Amino acid sequence: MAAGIERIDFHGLPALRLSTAADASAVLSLYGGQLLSWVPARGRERLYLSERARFGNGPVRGGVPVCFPQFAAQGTLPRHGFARTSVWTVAEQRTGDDFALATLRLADDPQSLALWPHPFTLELTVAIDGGRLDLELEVINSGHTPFAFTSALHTYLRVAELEECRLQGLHGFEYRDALGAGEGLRRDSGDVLLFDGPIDRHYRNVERPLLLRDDGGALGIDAEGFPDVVVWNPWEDGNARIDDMAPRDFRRMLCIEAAAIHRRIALDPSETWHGRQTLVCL
Ligand code: TA6
Repeated sequence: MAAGIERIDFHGLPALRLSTAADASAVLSLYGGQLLSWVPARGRERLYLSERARFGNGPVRGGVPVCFPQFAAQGTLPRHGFARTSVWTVAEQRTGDDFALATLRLADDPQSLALWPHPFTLELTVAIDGGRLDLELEVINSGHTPFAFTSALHTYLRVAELEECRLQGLHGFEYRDALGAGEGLRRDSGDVLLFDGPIDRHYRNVERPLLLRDDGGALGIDAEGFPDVVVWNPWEDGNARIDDMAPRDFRRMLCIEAAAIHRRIALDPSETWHGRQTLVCL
């Protein structure tokens, strides 16, 4: 089978379906510029997408939402910014013998300018080959004054059973516990991170790749440009408060997010920033 990219309708949303000759595939929605599915060659679905997700009516629960220009409630904009609920356009699509790649673009418009008064261009490039996924986010300041932003690729990984998961690589890094009352920083002291309760940690300056071991195999998680890593799972009580997630779905998902949040990224006019997250099946 040859690699290809086709336009599809995904639950009513315009999307691209990328596939490679080795039969890896991905679905990238123009709504939100959001990756909604990634199946590596000879593998299973690696992204969690809620069966109760709402499509095109607010944020879509699952996949890889793009948080921009604000992470979570760290400002006055809608939670996680407006990029995840904006309609992006296709800027480029390309296939080769063993890969498929698409770039989506979002630029300021009257609605974004009313919320955030800065001309900008965002480009999200998604590339898949047999067992690897690359997501690169580029931010361009296309205006005449500086701006600053926070951002994340809010990756929802699908896991077979959360309590069997082991996350390696965060040992020794500082984090802010977003569930904790104080603003103080803590330092990760365990060899591996286990999941037996709610977690919402913002790790800072993580300089090495992570390894997620799950029942179904291991996933390497790397980032460039994004200094921070957010690890989030709502657990049972948090899940019950999220109406677009089925009860107990918290056992099937784990967010490991490439983020730039502990310090805002500042861009002068015409300056560009980019960050990348890479997932590799091992
Ligand atoms: O990235 C973690 C987080 O900020 C959590 O605090 C949690 O609320 C999650 O994102 C989901 O946010 P959302 O607005 O999509 O419900």
